[in-house]
Amino acid sequence: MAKKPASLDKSAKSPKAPAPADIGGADIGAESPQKASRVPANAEITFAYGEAQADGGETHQVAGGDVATLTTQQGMPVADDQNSLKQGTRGPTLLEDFHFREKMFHFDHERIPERVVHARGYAAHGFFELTDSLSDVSRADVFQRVGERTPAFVRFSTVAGNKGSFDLARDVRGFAVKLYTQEGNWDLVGNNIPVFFIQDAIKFPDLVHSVKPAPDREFPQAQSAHDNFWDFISLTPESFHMVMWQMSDRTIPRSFRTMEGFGVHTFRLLDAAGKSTFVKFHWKPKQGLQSVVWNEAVKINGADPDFHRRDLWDAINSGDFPEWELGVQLFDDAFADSFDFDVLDATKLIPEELVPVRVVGRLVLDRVVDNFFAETEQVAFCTQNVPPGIDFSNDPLLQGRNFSYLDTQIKRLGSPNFTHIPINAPKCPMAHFQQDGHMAMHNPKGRANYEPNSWGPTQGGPREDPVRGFTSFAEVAEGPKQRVRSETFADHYSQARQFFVSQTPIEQKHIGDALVFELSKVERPDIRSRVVSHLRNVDTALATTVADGLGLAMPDAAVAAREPITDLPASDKLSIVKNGPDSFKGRKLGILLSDGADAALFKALLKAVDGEGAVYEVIAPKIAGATLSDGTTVAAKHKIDGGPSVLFDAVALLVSAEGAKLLSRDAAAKDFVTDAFAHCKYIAISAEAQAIFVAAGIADDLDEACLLLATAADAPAFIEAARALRFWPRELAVDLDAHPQT
Ligand code: HDE
Repeated sequence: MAKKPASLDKSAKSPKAPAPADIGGADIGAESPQKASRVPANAEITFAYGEAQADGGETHQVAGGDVATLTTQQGMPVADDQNSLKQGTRGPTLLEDFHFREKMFHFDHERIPERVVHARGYAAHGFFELTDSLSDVSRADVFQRVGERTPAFVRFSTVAGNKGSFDLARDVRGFAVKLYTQEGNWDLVGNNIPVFFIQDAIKFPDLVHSVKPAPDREFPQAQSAHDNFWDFISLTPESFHMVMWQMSDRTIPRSFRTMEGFGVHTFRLLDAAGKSTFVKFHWKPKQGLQSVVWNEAVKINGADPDFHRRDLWDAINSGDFPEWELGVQLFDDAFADSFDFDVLDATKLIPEELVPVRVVGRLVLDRVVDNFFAETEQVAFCTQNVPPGIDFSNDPLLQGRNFSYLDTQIKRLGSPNFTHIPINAPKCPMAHFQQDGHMAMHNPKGRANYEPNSWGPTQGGPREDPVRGFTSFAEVAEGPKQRVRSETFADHYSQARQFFVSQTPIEQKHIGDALVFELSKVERPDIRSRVVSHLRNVDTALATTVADGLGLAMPDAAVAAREPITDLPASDKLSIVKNGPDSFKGRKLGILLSDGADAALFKALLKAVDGEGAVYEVIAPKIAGATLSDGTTVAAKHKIDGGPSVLFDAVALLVSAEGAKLLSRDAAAKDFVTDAFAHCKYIAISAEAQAIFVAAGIADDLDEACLLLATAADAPAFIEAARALRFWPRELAVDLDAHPQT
């Protein structure tokens, strides 16, 4: 083969490894990559099996301190991680390059199957603290001693979207809690809505198939506004109560921190004598309920698809730990028998007016994960994980889930030993004779791997404990084997109506808007019409709004399996607006600054924000920040077009006359104010900033929630006003779709 001219032989000139700048090698220090380890100086690498590796591993010095030596998985120190092993400088890569092979092999296997539902999630650690003993009704250890803390891990999720989808999809949110109790893990795998779409688990694959992307085209992603979903819903009347919740702002929460959580099903609590009390579990956020509006959600998805996960990460890392109360609704057979609906039917809730919620504990999230994959992705929740003292009811949805979750974990995590992964391992002693299998990490010692055995107390291994051990409620069940739906499950509309009439006018409007939006994306008119025919059984005014919004002739009402009850009283607890916060704490103010902005105003605003326990971010024409009237420069978090007002709970515009002139010509600045206005936010406006509202064409519409910041003394009043979070009368006044009677 002809030899290449030296001038073309790049390898003759190129160094063995790229210069640090080419590989983003700030952590490499002054040394060349051939000599230095590539482990960043600040990385704390801990492998589940190898803390000794990080602690006891070889280290050497580079600029910036001691770092661990890079090794293969086998622990062999690596000399060069930049170049594969070649024959000659430009020759083929050699099969012998076991380091390359191992690195690539591992990379090729990095992904595990995402969850079939709830794929996109975010989690944090914390604790559950008992504040009121439940020892009167349950023998569960976790409910005995007031003040005792139990470690917790909580994963929030959307349902329909894939792992890489955006956070603000209109979707139900998962609220899955793992409590590492002294009697094993208790997984309360709930949602942010207290009811479900279907009554029997056998319908779950159909429901999920219908909402997920269609099999031929693989879209739409992470949304329910399409034919397949509404086709299924329109043929499944039992879903209509949940549909009301889904079309409400519950499915576009402001934050994981501002959502309720619900166990949904009726469970049982059992005392030491085996006596059963029915229970429904509630998580109530101390932060108050809060949602965004749909137009805002759509824009947040573009501006920050990670809006919810970033919010949780930031809140916890800044020490603002989110907290929920654990509430229980306790009831007995007599109540269950007298209730209008079947307590085993997961499409029904029990209004708090009928069975009050007793608060028995608090859940605090105070630590983010060290590693997303190891913890958030690998955590395996299973509804069947309950400690002695908690038991299941015969809810057919719950019964089906108890089968499904174990199955799905094997598929996802690939081994029956998924409980050996630290995030899934109980934090109480474990002893059993289950053994071997892929990736077995906790292996029994000694001879006995069966029982009964006669190897004595020291060698024979663990034994059952009929007293401490889990005992099922001794329920008597009989009847013919059959596929039926109980007659007591036949009411489909009464509670849908009750939910609707429990909402404030603005919430009712949003439900109507959401139905019109979703159905306007449905292409088949007969499906739209079929949905409206069900809505007629829920609320006539709502059905009319939706039919009008779609330009649809009003269809006949769907035939109801059971005549709906139309006088169930409104329940205030079902409204978001009636259960909002009473402060701006934990909320975020966006402050748009320009050069020359009044420094005294800015400082007064920060003081008010701080005093409230809220946070702020600065938006400016340049990311380097703005130089205020007193000459101080404030760094910006966002450049104006990267920090739209949808990212904030309220906004303030503090600009100089010159800044206002500049921003009045800028489309992003005009969007900033028109969006804040359209989303009913509280807006603080410095005198000079008014010009931007003139340019945006909304100066004449400004209302009492648009507060002029004339002097520094006005700042506290603005933050106080912003405690209301949104000024809903604005939407009812100006929105074309505003309900006439509101
Ligand atoms: Fe789930 N559900 N589900 N689900 N679910 C899963 O388990 C299932 C239902 C819920 O953050 C899967 O690990 C069936 C109701 C949450 O890891 C799977 C039925 C409620 C999460 C599964 C339901 C939920 C899941 C998929 C009908 C609220 C995420 C991945 C009977 C009370 C947990 C996985 C996490 C996840 C099955 C209905 C909540 C396939 C068969 C009702 C929060 O096992």
